Amino acid sequence: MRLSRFFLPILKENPKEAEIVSHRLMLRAGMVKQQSQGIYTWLPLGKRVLDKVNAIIREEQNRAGAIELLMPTLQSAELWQESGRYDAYGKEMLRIKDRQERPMLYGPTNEEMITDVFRSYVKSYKDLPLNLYHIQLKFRDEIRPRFGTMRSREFLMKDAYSFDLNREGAVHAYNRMFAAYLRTFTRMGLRAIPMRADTGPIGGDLSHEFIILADTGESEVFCHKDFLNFDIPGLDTNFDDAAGLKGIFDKWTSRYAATSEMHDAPAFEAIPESERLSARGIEVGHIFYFGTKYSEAMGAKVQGPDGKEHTVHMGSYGIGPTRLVPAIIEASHDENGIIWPKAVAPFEAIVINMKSGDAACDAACETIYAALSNAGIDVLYDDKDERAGAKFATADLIGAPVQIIAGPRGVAAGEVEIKDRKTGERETLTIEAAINRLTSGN
Ligand code: 5CA
Repeated sequence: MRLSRFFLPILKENPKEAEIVSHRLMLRAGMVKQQSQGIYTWLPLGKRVLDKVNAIIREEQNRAGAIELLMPTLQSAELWQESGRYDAYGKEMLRIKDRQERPMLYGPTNEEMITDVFRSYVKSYKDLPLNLYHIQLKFRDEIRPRFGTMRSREFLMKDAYSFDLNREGAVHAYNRMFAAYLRTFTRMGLRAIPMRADTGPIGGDLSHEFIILADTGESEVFCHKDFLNFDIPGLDTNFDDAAGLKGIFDKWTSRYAATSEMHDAPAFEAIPESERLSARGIEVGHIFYFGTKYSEAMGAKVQGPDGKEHTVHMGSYGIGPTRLVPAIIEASHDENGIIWPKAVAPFEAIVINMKSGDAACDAACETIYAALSNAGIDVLYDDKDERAGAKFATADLIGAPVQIIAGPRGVAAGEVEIKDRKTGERETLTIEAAINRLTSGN
């Protein structure tokens, strides 16, 4: 992508409304634009990051055996009357009437709708286990939307829903998602700690929130420091191995971890003081096992191996992609801007032409840009006619992990500089060596 042809509306001033660093940087870097309170447009730079976050989520959901579909944002109130949540959900739910005066709603979550999909087609235990997910917009009329897309009213959610014959199967399904979540957040450069959680309007008795530690987080959390060093399930994780997954779950729940709603102060204080971690955190995922709460109310049954009808056991599993983007920024930035982990970077590298219009600089940059593009690297080429200082500031702000800087003096000697955005280290290489460095992935 050439910057001269991209749409990157960078802000020079610090936006007044932004209280936390991720919100400030997302606005300054032209990633999002607020349209009304808690409702955002994802501008092209932001959209690129969001797509990468979603791709990681998808890969790990698919690996764990979940299957993607897409349900609508608008739902009929009838479904929610069946489960009894239409009245219970309260003012957070946006209620709408269509032209025939039929009550509709903008889905805050999809337990009812997926249960309806399930009951329409699945009749036998032979079709279980089943886990269906989608990545779709939700709307919750939050009292206090804030911090940009961290807590918005319209937001993206990956929500998965599992169906099993009995509790045992459902616990296996829960542990599948538990392990998949640990892998998902790690791939984004984050360490998420699962904490016993309150189930709120979703219901059920088994639930974990996945929390990223961050000073600006909205939750107060308490946990054992051992969580910072636990191993993440590897690529060789067998998601069909119920005992193996239980081992992962047991390990990751073997130490104290709770948010303030579930906090047990005496249990926490029993941990030696040097091993306690009392911090703030961001909830990036939340998983629930709620048994037959929806299947019972909505008649989702299958024929079991005994020939009898069984009400299915369900769980639901949420991740907030539009919250993860600011969470990643909270964890990875400096005073000059964002520092993207490579896996979610909008561009893996930026080529900075310090003197656009200079024939030698232009030629060197074109060569590098073409070589990297052809190697399948997401590269941004700053070919704009601007001062070098402004270009450096933009590159640091938008946070591509690697900068390739070409100036007239270096290019005359056949050389460019490579700067590591995270460490700030610079190295001078020949143009060829620079291309090799990036295309070989080192
Ligand atoms: N149906 C269940 C799981 S599929 C559910 O709705 N769970 S939830 O309420 O915990 O939401 C799941 C995830 O969505 C949260 O962990 C969070 O990452 C994200 N999320 C929830 N509310 C917001 C919000 N207002 N803004 C941004 N992300 C949100």
